[in-house]
Amino acid sequence: MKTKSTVSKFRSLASAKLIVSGLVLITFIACNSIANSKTETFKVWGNCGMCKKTIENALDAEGIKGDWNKKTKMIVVSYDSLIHNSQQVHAFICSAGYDTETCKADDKVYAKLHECCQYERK
Ligand SMILES: [Cu+2]
Repeated sequence: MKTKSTVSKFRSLASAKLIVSGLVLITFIACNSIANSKTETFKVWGNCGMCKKTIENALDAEGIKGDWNKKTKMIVVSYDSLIHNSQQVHAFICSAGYDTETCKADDKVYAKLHECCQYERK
């Protein structure tokens, strides 16, 4: 009896080890797939919550995650560096009518922004 329970204990330990190594493997694969994920923070000129929506939606349409803070005017973006580069991320924001540290939105696009969204340009 004693031996049997030791064996079953050993077996459950072995299967626990298997589960753990399986989890480790899954985690490794998951991490590997986001290894190309790049996060950047930079300034985007804008005013209000509507600006936030416009900016973030423009990025979202390209599969880029963005979080703009209307108080600090700073945006945190994360994107797949195999698909996009920093310059493109700035360009997407500019094409929505918003100036960033490195690119300037087209005057025509800027003029189409809602009145309250027409931020003071640098
Ligand atoms: Cu606005």
